[in-house]
Amino acid sequence: MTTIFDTIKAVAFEIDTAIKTSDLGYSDSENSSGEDQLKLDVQSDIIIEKAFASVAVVKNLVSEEKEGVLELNEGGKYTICYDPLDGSSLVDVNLSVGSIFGIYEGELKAENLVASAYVVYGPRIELMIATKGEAPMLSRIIGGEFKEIGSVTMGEKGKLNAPGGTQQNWCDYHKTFIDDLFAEGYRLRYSGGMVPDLHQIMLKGGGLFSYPGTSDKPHGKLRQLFEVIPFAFMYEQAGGQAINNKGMRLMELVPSHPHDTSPCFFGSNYEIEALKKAYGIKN
Ligand code: P6P
Repeated sequence: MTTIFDTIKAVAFEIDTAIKTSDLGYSDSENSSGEDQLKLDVQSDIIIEKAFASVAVVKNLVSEEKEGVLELNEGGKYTICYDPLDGSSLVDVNLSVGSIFGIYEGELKAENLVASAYVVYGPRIELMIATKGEAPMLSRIIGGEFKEIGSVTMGEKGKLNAPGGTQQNWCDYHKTFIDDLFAEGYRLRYSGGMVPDLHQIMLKGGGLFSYPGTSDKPHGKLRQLFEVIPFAFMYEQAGGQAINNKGMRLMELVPSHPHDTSPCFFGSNYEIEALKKAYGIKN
């Protein structure tokens, strides 16, 4: 696993350089979710694919930017599902973006996730790594290389509310629930970048990030294998919860297709329990 984390650290530097120097225009292609691809999306994907090609323990890759499973090393042990540059459309307005990695052993389903990692490209490059049974570990670049800062745990109740999705397409009880949190004094913290938005809640003691099913996207927007499950793992390991609209742990998801999405709620215990009540979910 160490070689995988070292490879993620190496690609973090390369992608950060690409963000700062590359053309921000659109390529002439779409990804598997039908989203227009920025040249930076394609470039970041190539950086990651090339880097893992020489890591023997990596058997396969699944990328947000490509259809299907890419076989790398027949004798490998792990499949890495990744979003090479999540929120890339925010780069041209100089907001933070990130790369997300889910490391699976065996069938691609949540219970087979053995570790997850994400990189935040912001005023600083930051890396978060979570392995089974360990609280997520935050690392920052000090003296030109990643140094561990400390493990991250969330409080029982936070102050931040990150409500995703098009509000006019929310169901009534979701809108009431979100409004009630604001009425309790929660502060709106939503940039449209999943990585910095979830990173902020983890580092600032907790709160709620929600991307519900909506009338235009009943199965949500965020992809299970390389967005939802890696962060669900992080949040549970940090002492929080991560569930779908039926109250099922996101760590029980079994995608039927590599690009399946899921409604998703990540947060501290207080906010998730309040959501379950608002959604009529019995524990
Ligand atoms: P919306 C970025 O495109 C992304 O995939 C996530 O990073 C982010 O949380 C979400 O979409 C934002 O979606 O519909 O709120 O703009």
